Amino acid sequence: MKALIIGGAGFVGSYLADHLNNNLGWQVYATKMEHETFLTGSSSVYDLDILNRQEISALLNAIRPDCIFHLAAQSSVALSWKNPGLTIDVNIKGSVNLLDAIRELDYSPRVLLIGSGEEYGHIREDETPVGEENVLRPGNIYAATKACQNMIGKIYAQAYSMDIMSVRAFNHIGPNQSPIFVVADFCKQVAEIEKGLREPVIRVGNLSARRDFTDVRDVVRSYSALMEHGKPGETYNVGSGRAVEINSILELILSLSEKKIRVEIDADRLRPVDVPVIEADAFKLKSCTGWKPVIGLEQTLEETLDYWRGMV
Ligand code: A2R
Repeated sequence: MKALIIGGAGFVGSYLADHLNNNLGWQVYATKMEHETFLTGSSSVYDLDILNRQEISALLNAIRPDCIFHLAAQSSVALSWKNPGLTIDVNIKGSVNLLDAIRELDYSPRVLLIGSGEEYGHIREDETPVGEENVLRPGNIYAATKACQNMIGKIYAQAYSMDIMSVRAFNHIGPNQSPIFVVADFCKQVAEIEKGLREPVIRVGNLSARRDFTDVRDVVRSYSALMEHGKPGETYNVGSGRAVEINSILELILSLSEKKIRVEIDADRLRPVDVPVIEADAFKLKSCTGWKPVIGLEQTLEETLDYWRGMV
């Protein structure tokens, strides 16, 4: 199987490339932005900006992949508030550029569009855990763009008989994630405190939000499983099915450190609008592929903290 990962130099991309190549023996091609470096040796790497429609066509024609994982995105909720225009350009216009370029090929590769559990937005208590058919009420700009990508993917699949599937991935975590995301942020701060690089105070945002966290290595296994067994036009939730309060995550991370650390609320880390509970119903994914997560939360937090201990 010849796989192309668009947006391969991000957090998920290198895990996906390694999994496809090392565990499944697939031939892997990946794209990155010109300014990025791609750390893993498991794939052939090309520069690509998905806002450049011509570049996409040239690359697809050169590689002719059997399947395409579309990971490229402006993926930060916080940044989407600060720069909605860029988020809309990359996540909607960029995805349409890619789908148009695929549509013009003389064959039909399988496509997996990566969306987000954030698309559901303000989930009511009686809607938890949330299934794929739930009403979407995006609560931030990032979520709105991913909901839009999903809808456009479905329209292209139907209108042009393209082999397009989508996932709504809930929070994924692990070593090497950017510290703009909560778990990496907490672990980095603790590692810095342990090294004496900052005072023993961890600065946090909204601790009462509950999120569904899955190890990134489990997440990428679900993506390849869907590439093998998913149905065109369908959307699949990817999540553990268990929401955990951010406060519990914080306590678990703090319990992994010998240092006595004080917790302080930082106004900069509070978001303008927050969604209280996001928890996945992953029944559809599980019944279609047999996938289930195998890496526990404690293990992921330990490994992420160890990663940051080695980085700071
Ligand atoms: O923003 P950068 O410079 O770190 O690059 C990101 C890249 N990217 C683009 N690639 C091609 N053309 C663009 N115009 C463009 N803008 C951004 O997509 C980054 O290397 C990659 C996305 O990786 P992350 O932000 O690390 O996301 P992650 O955690 O790997 O998630 C993968 C997918 C995303 O669609 C998320 O929204 C979703 O899973 O949850």
